[in-house]
Amino acid sequence: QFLQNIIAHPVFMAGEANVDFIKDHPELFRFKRRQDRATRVLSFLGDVIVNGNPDVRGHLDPKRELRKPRLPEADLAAAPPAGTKQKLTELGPDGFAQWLRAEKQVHFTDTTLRDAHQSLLATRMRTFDMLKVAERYARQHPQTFSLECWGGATFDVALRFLHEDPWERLAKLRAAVPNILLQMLIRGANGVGYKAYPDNLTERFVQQAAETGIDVFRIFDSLNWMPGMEACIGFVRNKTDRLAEASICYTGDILDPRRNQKYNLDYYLRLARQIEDAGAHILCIKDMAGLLKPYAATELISALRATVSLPIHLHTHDTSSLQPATYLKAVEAGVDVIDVALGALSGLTSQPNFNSVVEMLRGQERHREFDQKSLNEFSNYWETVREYYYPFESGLKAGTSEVFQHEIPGGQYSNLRPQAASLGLLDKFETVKTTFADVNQLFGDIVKVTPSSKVVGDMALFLVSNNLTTRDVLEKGAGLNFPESVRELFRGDIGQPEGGWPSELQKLILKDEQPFTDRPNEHLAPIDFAAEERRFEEKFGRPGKFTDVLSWLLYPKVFEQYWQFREDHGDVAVVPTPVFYYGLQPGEETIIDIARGKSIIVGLQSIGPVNEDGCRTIFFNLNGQTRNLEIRDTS
Ligand code: 3PY
Ligand code: ZN
Repeated sequence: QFLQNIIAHPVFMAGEANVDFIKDHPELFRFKRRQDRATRVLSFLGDVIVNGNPDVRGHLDPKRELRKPRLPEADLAAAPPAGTKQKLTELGPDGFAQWLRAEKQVHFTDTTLRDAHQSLLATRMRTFDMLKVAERYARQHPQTFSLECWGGATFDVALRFLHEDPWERLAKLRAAVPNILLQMLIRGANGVGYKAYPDNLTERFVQQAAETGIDVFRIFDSLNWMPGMEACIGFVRNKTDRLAEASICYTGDILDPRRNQKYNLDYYLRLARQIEDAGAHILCIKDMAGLLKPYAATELISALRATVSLPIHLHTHDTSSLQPATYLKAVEAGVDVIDVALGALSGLTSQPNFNSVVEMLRGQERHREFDQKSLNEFSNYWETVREYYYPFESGLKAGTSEVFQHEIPGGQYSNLRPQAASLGLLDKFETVKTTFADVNQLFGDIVKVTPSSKVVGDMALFLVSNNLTTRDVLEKGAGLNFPESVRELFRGDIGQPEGGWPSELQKLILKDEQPFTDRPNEHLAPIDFAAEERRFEEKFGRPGKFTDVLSWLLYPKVFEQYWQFREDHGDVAVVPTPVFYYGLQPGEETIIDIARGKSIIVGLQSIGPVNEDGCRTIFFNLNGQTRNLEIRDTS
């Protein structure tokens, strides 16, 4: 095969191969895989056993005991009872929104499969662990409003670190949960990425997401800039029969005169009217940092209910540990849906505790009944499974009211610590947090949520690592080399903030470059999908599924690596999580369902010494037969 690769290589064919030809062309070593699924999965396992999974390398605790989780009880022979999904089909999106708004009992969105693990475990939850309980959940808790299970950072992380196809995750969850609405988070003009995409790409993405299984599109703009959301609301409303839920990102404190100059009740009511006018079916208050305090919730939710006729969905993070009280007040004020996470994946930077919030409302006229014993069984399942992801825990131990000063979003807060640590700034983490707040003021007090929050974080880390303060920026700005993301923000790449950018700072950052004030997407040429599909085939050697083409257009580099990994190792989403991250010990075995109805039993017998080629022989036992694999030791 190596010789065939050489002979077929364009450089060789052109007669231009010199002495460095082989050294300069690593693709010559890329051999077409004709291996069966089992061998490809074994090659992945062998690599993890010899070299470790690079995603957890350096974070291992060999003493950690990982248990087998107990699955929650459910009668899998019975069909899942009808739920909100059937209601949406029956009423259509407008009728559904009216029905929701008129419901007396409060509804619950379970964020366990998206925001909870994004905020606590660096988004690493694998499809494998979700699918173990999804069918059971559909039968035990069909009164759940929706399962947030897609979008946000999950798309990127699935491809980049889990080597999984996010579309396959969605399709499998849809099949397992046919009765409850599936919900995703979409960053408006920025889709599931961090920059503006051509409108027709977002449009096709939305259509495909609906086709694959999404029912509720929670749309937001990281600066609360309406033009950043309007197009996306239109795509959901006009191109799908699903629900467009548009968000107001909550910042500051409407009851605190020191923080409500810009972001006050009038500001939020104005946005709510604009969202209703733009055609959204549901209004979301997206409190990404957990800043909405209980009495502010009373004011805000009552005023919103009086101002718009949309149902209101409240999202928060429990970073301060106050947020169950906010839910109590919001429920009293008429909120229609609240976001919670199953016990073991709730609290701190995640959502409030589903199991406990249900009990908090017992005795309240809007209480909704859930089978508490079963909710706890699901929580216990996640408690055991959470241990598998221990290298991704952020180390946060308790709620903190400091969040009201720094306003760092939940998903970012748990990330900022490891980010600061990787820059050698862990000892200055307190300064990073206060600098984050200072940068917000320097930037003119903006809404901070992905991607705008990331830019504030980048700037804070830049200042702290260079021993600078925000005052230095104004004094020495002309000579500073600002992070690229800061330049892009001030150029208008992700939209416009309320009140515009501070113009003096904008000039310092952009120097001679002209900012734009219209939608950044309008500067991007539309995608020619037919041409891109051809380009895909040329690049990868065969046509891709349309979902592959979309993933590639959204994340080209990440997708290319994902594709190569899949060529080499097949679909590793089927590997149990402890084996995926930690491999096998000699004498240990695991069962892997490599295809529908086809399982293999893999045992590790022994690991040979490194030979002169730098490889080790791994002796596996595959379905009772010895199978050796040569694995390069790069550890
Ligand atoms: C995301 O954009 O991923 C978020 O969770 C924002 O809160
Ligand atoms: Zn969130």
